[in-house]
Amino acid sequence: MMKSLRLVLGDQLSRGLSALDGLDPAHDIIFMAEVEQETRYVPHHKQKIVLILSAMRHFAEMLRQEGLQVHYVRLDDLGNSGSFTGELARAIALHQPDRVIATEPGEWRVAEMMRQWSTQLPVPLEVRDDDRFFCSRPRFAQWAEGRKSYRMEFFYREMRRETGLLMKADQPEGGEWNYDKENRKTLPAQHSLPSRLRFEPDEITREVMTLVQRQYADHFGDLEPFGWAVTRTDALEALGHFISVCLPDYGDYQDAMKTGEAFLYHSIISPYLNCGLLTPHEVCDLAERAYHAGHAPLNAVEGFIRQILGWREYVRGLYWHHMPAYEATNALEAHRPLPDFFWTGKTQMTCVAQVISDTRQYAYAHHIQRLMVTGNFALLAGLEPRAVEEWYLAVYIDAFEWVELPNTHGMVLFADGGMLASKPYAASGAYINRMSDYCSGCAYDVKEKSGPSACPFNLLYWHFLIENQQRLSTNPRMSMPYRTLSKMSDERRAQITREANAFLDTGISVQPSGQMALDL
Ligand code: DLZ
Ligand code: SF4
Repeated sequence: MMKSLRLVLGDQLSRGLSALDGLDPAHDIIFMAEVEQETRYVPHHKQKIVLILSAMRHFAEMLRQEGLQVHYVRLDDLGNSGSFTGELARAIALHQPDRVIATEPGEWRVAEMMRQWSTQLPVPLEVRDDDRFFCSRPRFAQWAEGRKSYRMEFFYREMRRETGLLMKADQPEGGEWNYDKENRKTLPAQHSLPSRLRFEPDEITREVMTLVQRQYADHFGDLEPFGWAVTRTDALEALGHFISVCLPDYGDYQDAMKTGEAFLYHSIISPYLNCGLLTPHEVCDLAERAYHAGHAPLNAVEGFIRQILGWREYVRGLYWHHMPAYEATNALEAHRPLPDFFWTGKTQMTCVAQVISDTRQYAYAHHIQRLMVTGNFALLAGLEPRAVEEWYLAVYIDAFEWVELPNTHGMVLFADGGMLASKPYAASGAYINRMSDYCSGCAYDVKEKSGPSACPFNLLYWHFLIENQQRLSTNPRMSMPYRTLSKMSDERRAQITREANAFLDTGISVQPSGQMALDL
């Protein structure tokens, strides 16, 4: 009888994982390890470490209850070597399996490590496809082959056709593929938002929290209150709550931002999808059912399904299709170090301070906060892509490199030169003012375009266009702003350049702690 060691990584917490297929309960052993290599490769937010380690411990417990054998290495176990390679070698020495079975990992870094195992390990390694996505890697490659730029919209339509989600025969439900135009309402001032499900930490989670408090006190973010689900049962409850309470309004207010409200009508299920507690298939099926039952309108359900069936699958496809070259580009030649306020939140720009405060409190901020506030600032200020990417990977609870890198490198920073986005998501303060209530409490004036009280987003927006004129002015989607710029007098341009540079040189500071974070 063959004896297999079955590897389950911290973002593979799915009972249906391919590495567990055909498992023989009598002989096979499931291997899971908490290792410093993973907890420290970027300075993860404390809640992110708690979520992963607690969800891993709960998953192992569930497998044991099923009568399966689990070899589980805890972070503080005596002799923990701190790496997957080291712990796997120890487990092989102990259990003497005939082979190791794994599912391909989500990140290039770990895939490289696994490639080495084929020669390093004393037993054969079988790496299986990760089939927890709608679109396999070969299927994406087939779509991408021969294209110079990749537009999500076309990929998404193929996925809709292939899955039949929101389709009526071969036509999209409602006659349109995409209802994004209907998803940009601002939140009325007196609008009351639903309260969200939070989960009280149980004994296992509290034990992990104590460990994180002790060993990761220097990492970014508040440890408490911790309200995330760490089991599939609770993640399903969170999903059900979103579908019944929030989905109907999700479409309308998808792009809105409000002081002190990180969640609004967002699903906040990305951490569960990305570590494996929920599958994208069940999530999309439930949303589609809510539409057919008349519970949620089409602009909400289509908008939500597009994020999961379209965007999420598309960025994963691009990541694997283009790594490792993808992360090496810096199309806008951005080299400014990450300002210290990304970690401290200490800035007079209220919008940025608010988003960083939400991020510190919940390890979460929603898409528009990440893209149009911190991301927009990073783009306009010409911050170094590597440093910005490391920040996003560290501070967000749902961030794994396959999803974080294309979003940051391509969508936020345009560092891939337009492979993913057709134009940079650059915006002045007017956009933030329209979509949020941040500006009314800000030291800067969103209406001022220059001078000491001018909103830095206004100054930096025009400065960005001036700096990148050679690279961007031929982009047809940038013709409007460049036409406006061409009408600007030389003196006005010189004034903007002078004031923007003064702000970048003195208005944002890089303190030693920020520098340390960069050097990690
Ligand atoms: C993110 C993370 C953390 C913080 N810790 C662990 C861990 O101790 N053990 C583990 O198996 N996985 C962890 N993870 C998730 C991994 O980083 C993730 O599985 C890989 O990046 C996938 O390539
Ligand atoms: Fe942000 Fe400018 Fe508005 Fe202040 S005025 S909150 S810096 S957009």
